Amino acid sequence: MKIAWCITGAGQFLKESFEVFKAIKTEKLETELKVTIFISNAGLEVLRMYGIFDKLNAISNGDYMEEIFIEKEQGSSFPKTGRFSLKKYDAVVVSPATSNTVAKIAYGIADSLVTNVVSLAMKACIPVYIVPTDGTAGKVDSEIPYSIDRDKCRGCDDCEPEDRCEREAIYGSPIPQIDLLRCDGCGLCSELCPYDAISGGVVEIKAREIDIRNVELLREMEGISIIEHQNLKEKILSLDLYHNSMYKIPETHPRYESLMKREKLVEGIEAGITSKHGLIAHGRGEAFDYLIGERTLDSARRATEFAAALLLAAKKPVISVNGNVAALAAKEIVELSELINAPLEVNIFYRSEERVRKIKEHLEKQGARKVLGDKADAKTPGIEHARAMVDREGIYSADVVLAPLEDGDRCEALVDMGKKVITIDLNPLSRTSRHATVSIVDDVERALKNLISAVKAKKQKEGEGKSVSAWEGYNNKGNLREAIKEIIDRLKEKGLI
Ligand code: PTJ
Repeated sequence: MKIAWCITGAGQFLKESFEVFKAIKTEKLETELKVTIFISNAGLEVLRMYGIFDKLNAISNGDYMEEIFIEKEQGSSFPKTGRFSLKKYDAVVVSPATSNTVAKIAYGIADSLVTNVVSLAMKACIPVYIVPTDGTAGKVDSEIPYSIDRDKCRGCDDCEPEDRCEREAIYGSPIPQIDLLRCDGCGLCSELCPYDAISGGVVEIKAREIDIRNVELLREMEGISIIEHQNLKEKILSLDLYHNSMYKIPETHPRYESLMKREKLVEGIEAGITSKHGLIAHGRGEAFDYLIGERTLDSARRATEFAAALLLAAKKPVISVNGNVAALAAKEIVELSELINAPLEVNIFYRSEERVRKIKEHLEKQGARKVLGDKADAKTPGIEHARAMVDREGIYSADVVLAPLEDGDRCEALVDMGKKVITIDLNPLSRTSRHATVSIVDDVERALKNLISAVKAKKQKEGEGKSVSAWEGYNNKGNLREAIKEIIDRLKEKGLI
């Protein structure tokens, strides 16, 4: 679960909000909790006064989606709030929300970091929870930062609190004052003053009518909920339960494996690895997997044997990786590349240099040692779109290319270049399947696992001096017919046709 916590410039409920987030971070939740903190200009000053700013990294450690964003470092267009349009967060919590922030949100103003976060979150239908400081009528206690009680202060010539304040926040004579913009709320001065003249304290305040009216306006806004500060923790925990029940797929679910693949693709999109179009392509594949019975056909096993032999016989094999393969089977594709000593090459249809880089990094994190694709210094003849761009030392000069989840025209173009192409495609009717040298009609993850086993078995046989089956003589079109026949036979067996 990913939460954006916005902090505005109020002392009231600040410590409480911090304690809630800190406690929740250490509690075992159903889902992993990531908190990004967004701090307004006034929020930053108040956090420092209360000595909380330096403790925030206990909640947000600086990793991706766990950063601390400070308003004055965010320019005027607040680029990081673009994450809300991309729906990267499950919820926004503004706690504490000053009456100023509440008023702006109530009237649709979005000219500060926090009000901009709220505006974009609402537009993206991300729920917003607001803990207002001035939401209830009557008097409330509010905590204020350190101050000097002029009745108790003796105006000592040697004022130890002043001398020892590392931030030089105490100044003036004979009765000194505290510069709250410098004070970090460490409390040392309070301990040092022998006359007990320095303290942070509780004062009684009363909300203005206008502030209460604005909070009421927020209550009526779609997508915003007003939370009492004492209910904040409970609210966040209930969000976790809700999030968990929404997204956690029970292993007993009859379509568990298939649903988990969808999760992997959604994660791939969120990480900038997979293109959104990849979901549509996967849907097409799923439909065929449904007909196949979500298992490996005999024809696919046969094709896998030949593919393994072809890869082992290749002089210069290369494995092409796109955004779907990287999300669904990075571990397997890296293992295979090690086994057959073939580089991986990122080659994507919806090409952007950023996505190429992210896929490359993703594969390297899984242990890949050689990932090509970022040079793109050669062109596959006969293709007009970006997928034509290949590396000269990679796909361009390869003799055998393994290209899972391929689009039809590139497969054809690679074959026209004289290469042997192995594809993995759930659709036995696709142009890719029909044009490839060897087509494995199976799900990419299942197929790669089988291919790894087949390569290992052949290598072991070779090691024992036994001959491994050759790939020549393989009839791809005939094997595809077998795949279609297997699908029809299954449907007949089930009495569906
Ligand atoms: O990452 P990019 O930019 O390279 O984009 C990748 C996609 C897959 C979106 C792009 O290559 C594309 O649009 O492909 P196509 O033309 O939709 O073809 C994808 C083929 O893969 C279809 O024939 C699907 O049946 C098949 N397919 C989809 N999911 C799987 C699959 N085959 C095996 N395993 C799958 N999980």
